[in-house]
Amino acid sequence: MKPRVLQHGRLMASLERALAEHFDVHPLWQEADPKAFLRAHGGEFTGLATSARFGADRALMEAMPRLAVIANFGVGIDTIDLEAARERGVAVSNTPDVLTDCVADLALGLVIDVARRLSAADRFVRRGDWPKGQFPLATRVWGKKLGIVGLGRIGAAIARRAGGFDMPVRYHSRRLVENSPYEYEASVTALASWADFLVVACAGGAATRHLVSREVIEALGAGGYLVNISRGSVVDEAALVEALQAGRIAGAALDVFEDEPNVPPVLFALDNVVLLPHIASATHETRQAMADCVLANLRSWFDSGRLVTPVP
Ligand code: 8YV
Repeated sequence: MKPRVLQHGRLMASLERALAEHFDVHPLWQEADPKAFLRAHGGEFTGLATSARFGADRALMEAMPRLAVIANFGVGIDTIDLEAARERGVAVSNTPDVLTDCVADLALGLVIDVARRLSAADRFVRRGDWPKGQFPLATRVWGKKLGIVGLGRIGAAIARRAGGFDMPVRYHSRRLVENSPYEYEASVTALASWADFLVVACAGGAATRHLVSREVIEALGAGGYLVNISRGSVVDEAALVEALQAGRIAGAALDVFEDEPNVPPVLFALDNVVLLPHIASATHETRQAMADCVLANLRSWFDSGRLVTPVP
């Protein structure tokens, strides 16, 4: 008998097909009344496939008393209640490493876009404004100071790419990274004061909520740019919007927001802001590698009781 796996939200079509080959999968997202379904059938499932978007909260785990494993499509596990999982002895996997380089590529893309105003210049051409006059000058990227919040796998990959643009790099993390070639700043505010570009690459969740506070945004200052490819929760979005409207920072490039898919509409009118719909890992190659990782974790768990990429 195939293990019974509950699928929380929609996943990539290829992953849904692969999961259905190996497991007895039930799509919770197709249920008109998911709570009623869980009350009647929650006890049948030993596995859960979910994504960074849908996560797994305590209530869901409580409704699945035999749950043993959660496989998350995504590296960020801020929407999974890890404490509830630990209390129940539920193993959790995520998809680290395979998305690092695509996310870092996008971060550099955003740095270049917001500084050189690529998206704004594209809008300028499409509006038919070019024959009417010159596009305004932009800001140089190479050689500018790049501050990275969170020097994990993704932060380090961003730092390596910044080297190609001769950008001095400093970082702030929960703790100093041993043998790092980059200088450590003891606070995010100090990092922001130093940086021309502040790139947020730390994990989301309660511990980093509004780490990029009003004070940090003020420290970045009128010449500074904020780039976020981590989680919207890390940035005080209301403070950021105010600073952008008042011209107290130079611009922002955001792949993530506090209340996705809702973006503060006031940002739509600002030409110095780049807005993306959470696509940092969204390449064919990386998303397939993430799908393979989810499948490998579930197969390994049900074959051997071990995960390939467990969340510690
Ligand atoms: C999402 C992400 O997984 O890995 C993460 O933490 O945020 C993304 O790669 C993806 O958008 C699916 O929800």
